[in-house]
Amino acid sequence: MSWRLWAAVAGVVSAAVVLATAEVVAVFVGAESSPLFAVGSLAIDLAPPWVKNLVITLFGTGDKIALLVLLGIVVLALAAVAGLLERRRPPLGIVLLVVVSGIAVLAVTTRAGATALSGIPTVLGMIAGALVLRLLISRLRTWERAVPTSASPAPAVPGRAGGEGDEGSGVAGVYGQSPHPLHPQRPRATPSTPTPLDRRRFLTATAIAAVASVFAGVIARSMNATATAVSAVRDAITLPAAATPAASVPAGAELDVDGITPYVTGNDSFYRIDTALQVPQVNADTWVLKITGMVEQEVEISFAELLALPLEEHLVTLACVSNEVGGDLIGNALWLGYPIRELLARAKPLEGADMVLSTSVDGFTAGSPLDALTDPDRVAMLAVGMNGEPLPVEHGFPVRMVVAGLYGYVSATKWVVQLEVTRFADAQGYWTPRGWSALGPIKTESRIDVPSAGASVAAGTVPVAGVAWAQHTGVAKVEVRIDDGDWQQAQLAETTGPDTWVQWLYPWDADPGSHTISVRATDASGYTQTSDEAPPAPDGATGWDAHSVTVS
Ligand SMILES: Nc1nc2c(c(=O)[nH]1)N[C@H]1C(S)=C(S)[C@@H](COP(=O)(O)O)O[C@H]1N2
Ligand SMILES: [Mo]
Repeated sequence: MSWRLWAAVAGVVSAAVVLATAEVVAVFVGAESSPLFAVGSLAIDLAPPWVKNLVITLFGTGDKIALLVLLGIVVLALAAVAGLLERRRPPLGIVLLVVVSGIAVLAVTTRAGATALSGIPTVLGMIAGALVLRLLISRLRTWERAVPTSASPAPAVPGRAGGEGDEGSGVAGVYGQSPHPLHPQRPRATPSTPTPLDRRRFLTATAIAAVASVFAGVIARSMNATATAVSAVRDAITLPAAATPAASVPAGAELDVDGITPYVTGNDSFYRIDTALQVPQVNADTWVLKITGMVEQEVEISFAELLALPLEEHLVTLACVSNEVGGDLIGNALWLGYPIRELLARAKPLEGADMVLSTSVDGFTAGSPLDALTDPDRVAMLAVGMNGEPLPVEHGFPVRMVVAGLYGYVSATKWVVQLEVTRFADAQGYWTPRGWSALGPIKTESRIDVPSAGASVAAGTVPVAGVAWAQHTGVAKVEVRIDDGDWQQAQLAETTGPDTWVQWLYPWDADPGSHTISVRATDASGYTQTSDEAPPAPDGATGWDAHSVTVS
């Protein structure tokens, strides 16, 4: 093979590194940030009409594939040219690689729905590709320089750089047979039989880069393709209307206070907690839920069957046990789904069972008390909808559990595929052997949203406001205390019921100086939040949220 050919190979391998790196990073950033199809779409958008017509005339319904093949050929050719350029006129090859990758960055960041992160995979791919191209070409040049110029090599010229204006006629792997006058040999211990070390260094690096790119690239691409497919399935779903709609949100649920947490949390701002490094991609068309274990009758249900049932809608505030006092691992959404108790009734749990171990497709498990899931007075559902749309993929698409009053780690299994009826004595949820309590009822809590901690406010009437929650029980009272003063009752907003948080407001008549505001809630059972401070582990933080502020 000629040097030119090897340089072209180095270019192509570097392009493979760009694409493979981008695919791998896109697995984490989001499948839609892969540059592969973004560039294709951009090309389709930018192609002049006559080109489009020509492609359609020539290839008919295969036009998209033809276009991708064409694009592939162009990229392959550009990659080869980048290799040749980098060998002859460094760093022009890298410049070409950066320019072409830059077009790809433009393509991904300008497509519909692109976010600020969309360009990251391609940029990292570009950096990796440029580094590999530089490395491979420098090794290629070292190898070129090492090839003897004749069977009886001329005296060595140490440090002399070869490869300027040359055309390699050297035959790879056949040392000394195709000498080139412009390639003096380096000093060698045995000059007549140069070690093939330099050749090997180039070939090894090239082979490693090529194999790693193909291997990682193919795996990552198939993952990204699945992700794209699942979001397409999700986009195509139209959820049925609820047979039992949720109570509509009263106008009085939303207090008119700047900076207070909205009553309903949007899907985009809803907190996300899970053990998944990668969001599981579950196709609704093949999803089934199995109810197994201590039951008279195993039950299996498909997504279509689930949607055909009379669905209910409930506003429920989900909370994470890891939430610190004053923290924001909590959100309130409108969930559409089917009561778990109805499905358990079909399965008929056996005497002695007291737990339902729900399993996610990714292996996560949660152990919920059976009586919480069968209680006719508690919302416990297999949810398919969140705030009027199918569950977002990261919030459990196609189906998750939502149970009012229990922390997420013992109840809110996302991507749920199995409910095993069992006993606390026989089974444990994912977090229990990791130091968290087997039972996780949500603790009554309250949080100050405004004024924020450390804020400076003007003297006069200052709105002190926030949210409080005691899911399934309901908040009865919220009190605010300034410094060591008396507890003052705050005004409570309206709610749809006890399963959601409630906004509260205390108009504070603030005097100049430094002050500490504290809050505590009392729930409908009569329990008032304790001042004892406990960390989140093992069963939820306790203590009062407090903000220091300066009034001037
Ligand atoms: N499959 C799966 N489901 C899961 C978890 C998880 O790690 N994996 N985490 C749980 C925890 S700890 C919480 S607080 C809630 C969070 O749900 P969200 O991410 O939709 O807010 O999901 C629960 N469901
Ligand atoms: Mo959690």
